Amino acid sequence: MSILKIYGHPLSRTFRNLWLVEELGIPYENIPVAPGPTGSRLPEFLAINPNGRVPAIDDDGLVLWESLAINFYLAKKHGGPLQPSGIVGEALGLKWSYWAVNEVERPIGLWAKHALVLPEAECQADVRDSAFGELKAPLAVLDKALEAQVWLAEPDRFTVADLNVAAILYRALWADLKQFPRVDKWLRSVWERPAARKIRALRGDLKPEGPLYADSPAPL
Ligand SMILES: N[C@@H](CCC(=O)N[C@@H](CS)C(=O)NCC(=O)O)C(=O)O
Repeated sequence: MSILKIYGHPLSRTFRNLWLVEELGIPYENIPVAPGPTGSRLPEFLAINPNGRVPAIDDDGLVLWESLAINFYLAKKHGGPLQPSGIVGEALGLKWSYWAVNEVERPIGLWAKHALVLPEAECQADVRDSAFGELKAPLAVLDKALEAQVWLAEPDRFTVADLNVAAILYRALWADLKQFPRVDKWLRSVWERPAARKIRALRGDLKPEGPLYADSPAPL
């Protein structure tokens, strides 16, 4: 049995998986492959993920890519409190994870690029504001859901569903979420978990002032 290998630099989406394994407390090795031509597009990495993207894992010979699928697999494999219970909990976890990819991931990435990542002279306020405008409808949906429930897939506990959605919303920690007070509270509390703080520290993000990713090989 070989140790779980997680390929991808922590400044890429790979942090989603690093957070999960820190929550699980399982042994792993992170191979910090850079996204793009100097890493994930090289032939040796294309042999692991033919899409040329990170993250990917090798779990004792099982090679998987797609960050959220990896999280569902590892949560289920290792059991414990991160795994939603039963078919309903799993369905809710999938629902919220697909929702985050479809409704949130693109506009939050664009907002972050023009609000946090690019040098100030290259930031376009109109792109930033229209991306935030696009986020308002999904954030309102999440805010409404959090009126009735504390967590996304289980009534009484944090699961992989919360982790996946909070990971996609990570950059919103630097946004003004006053209009979405429940999202604001939930997101901040989730990112204060010890495993999450460890990942923020690893990324060098435990300082709330930008620009955050001047040296980053890839913004999210
Ligand atoms: N849907 C994929 C997206 C992976 C992805 O786009 N990764 C970026 C880094 S965050 C990447 O590897 N980009 C490099 C490239 O496309 O060349 C996932 O969630 O794992």
